[in-house]
Amino acid sequence: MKILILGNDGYIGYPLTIHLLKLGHEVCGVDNYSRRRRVAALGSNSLTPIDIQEGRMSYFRDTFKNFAGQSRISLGTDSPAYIKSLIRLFQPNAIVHLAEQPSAPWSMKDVQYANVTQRENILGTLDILWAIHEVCPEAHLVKLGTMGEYGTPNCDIPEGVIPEECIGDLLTDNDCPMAGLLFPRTPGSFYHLTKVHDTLNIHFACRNWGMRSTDIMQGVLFGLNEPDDESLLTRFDYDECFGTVINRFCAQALIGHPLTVYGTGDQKRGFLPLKDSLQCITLALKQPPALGEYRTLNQFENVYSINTLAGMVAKGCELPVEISHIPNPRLEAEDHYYNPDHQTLFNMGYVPTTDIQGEITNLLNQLLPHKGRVIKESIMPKTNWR
Ligand code: USQ
Repeated sequence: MKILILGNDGYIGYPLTIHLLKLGHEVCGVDNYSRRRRVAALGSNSLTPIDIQEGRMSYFRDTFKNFAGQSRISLGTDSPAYIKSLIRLFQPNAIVHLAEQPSAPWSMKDVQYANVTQRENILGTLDILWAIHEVCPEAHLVKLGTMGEYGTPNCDIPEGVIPEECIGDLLTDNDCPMAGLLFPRTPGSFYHLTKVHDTLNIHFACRNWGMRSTDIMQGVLFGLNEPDDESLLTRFDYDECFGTVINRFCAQALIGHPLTVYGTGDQKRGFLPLKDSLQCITLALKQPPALGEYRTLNQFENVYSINTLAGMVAKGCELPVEISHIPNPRLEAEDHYYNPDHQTLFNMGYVPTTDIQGEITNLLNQLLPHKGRVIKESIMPKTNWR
C-alpha cells in the first residue's frame, strides 16, 4: 500500500513510519517540525534523546528501499497547492493525518495560541480534504480525532453517531428518531473544538464527494515504542502542554517530584499505550471503509481515573513517590459518569495491552537512564483555563 503520513516526525508519526516501512508499505512523510520548536519554546525537551530531523531521514533512506521521501509542509499555513501537488505526485492509497497541534493547554494560553491551533488544525484538514477530492478521490483518510470531542456527558457515549436504539426510554418502541446523526459534542478546550470542526468537515466530504474516511476518537496515549536500537526511540514530552498525564507522572516520579494530580483526580478518560495506537491505526489501514463511508473508531484500551493511574505510577517506581493534589488549572468535571463504547476496533481484530501496570513499570525502566534530562521547571502547570 502507498501511505502518506502527515506529521511523521511526531510522537506517533515517527514510530508509525518505522512500523509501516517494516511491514513493506511504501511510505512518504510530511512534517514541519513545529513540535520540536514549540517544546523548546516552553523551556522543555524530549526526555528521550532524539535524533535531529536530517538524521532520522537518513536512517529511513539508508534502511528502507520503500521509503518514498519526506517533505516539509506547514498544513493550514502554506499554500494548499503544496499538499495537493504532493498528493497528486505520490497517489497514496491512504493518508494518515497526525499533523495537528495536539495540546489542549497550549491552545488555551492566549488568543494567538488558540488562533494558530484552529488555523493549523481546521484549515490544514480542509486543505487535505480538497486535495483528496481533486487529485486522489479514492484515497482513505485516516484522521486522528479525540475522545475529548464528546466531553463527559451524563450518558453512554456511542461511536460517533447516535445509535438506532434510544438511550433511555424516550419512545415506547425504542427506535431513536435521531439515529445516524452525529452524536452531540461538548469539547473542553479550543484544541478539542478543532477536532469537532474537523469531524463535521470530514463527515460532509464523505456525504458530498463520496470520500472514505476513518475518524479516530483516540483516548490519552502513554508510553514509548520498543525499538531494537535506542536511537530509534520516539520523543517523550512531560511538560504541562505536550506531555500527557501518565507520561508526565512517570517523568515526575523519576526525579522525585510529587505527582501533579489536578483537582480530586476522579476524572476518568480512556487510555492506551502507544504500541496499541500503532496497532489500531494499522488495522484501520488494512480494513478501509467503502467509498462514501464516514467511520468513527473510539480508540482506547480501557477507562481509568487519574487517581488510579497515579497509584500505578507510584507502585511501578522503585523510588518513593509522593502524590499531590493541586488546584485544577482546567475547567472540567471531576466527578462524572463515563462509559464510552469502543467495540468496533475489537471487532476488527484489536488485541489490547491489558497489563497497564506492567506497561507503566516497563516505561519507568525505559526512562530511567535518561532521567537526568528532565527540566524540572517545565513540570508545574502555568496555563489556566478560566
Ligand atoms: N491531568 C492531571 N495532571 C497532569 C496532567 C493532566 O491530573 O499533570 C489530568 C487532566 O486534568 C485531564 C487528564 O489528566 O483530566 C488528561 O489530561 P492530558 O493532559 O493527559 O490529556 P488531554 O489534555 O485530555 O489531551 C490528550 C492529548 C490530546 C488527546 C487527548 C485525548 O494531548 O491530543 O486529544 O489526550 S482525550 O483526553 O480523551 O480527549
